[in-house]
Amino acid sequence: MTTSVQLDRIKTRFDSWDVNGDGRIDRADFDAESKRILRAFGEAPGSPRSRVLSDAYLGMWNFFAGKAGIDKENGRLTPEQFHDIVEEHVLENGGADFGKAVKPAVQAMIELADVDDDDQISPTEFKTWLDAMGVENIDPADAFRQMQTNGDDQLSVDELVQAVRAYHLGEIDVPLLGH
Ligand SMILES: [Ca+2]
Ligand SMILES: [Ca+2]
Repeated sequence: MTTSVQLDRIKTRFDSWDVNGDGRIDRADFDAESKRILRAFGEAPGSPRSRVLSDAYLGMWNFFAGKAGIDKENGRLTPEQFHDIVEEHVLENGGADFGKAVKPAVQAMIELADVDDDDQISPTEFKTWLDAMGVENIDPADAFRQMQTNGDDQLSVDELVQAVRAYHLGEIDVPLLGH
């Protein structure tokens, strides 16, 4: 049973990934979204970290296109198809499939935000992350606490991947991938 919060978040996610606003999500939207994130982090186009993020975003597109059974180059995803995939592969079944698809993107974003290079996100680095993703109206310290699972005051890739799903489940209110 999908709750109204979950439905709302699926719709918001679709709209934010439909970068050109034509009512469909396609490869170009994911490409544009990764470029937007790189600009927001001030990362130079063509740098190794840029390429890793771009590839990871295209990997997420390939995940959705594959689940919808549409062409990865020219296919276009409708809101209904997107809804069904999120319901089946993010909200239900433990989200394992989606976790695998989103992890490289989360890892690539850690690389962008991880100033002290310890492969974890500190509260300060987390604020940079939220700013780059255009997340407003959220207290970064409170958001950080919502996502902590082991209380070490750092966010690991697994905690961040888990938090992407938890947001879409309506368990936390931190839209890590923007909204
Ligand atoms: Ca579009
Ligand atoms: Ca760090």
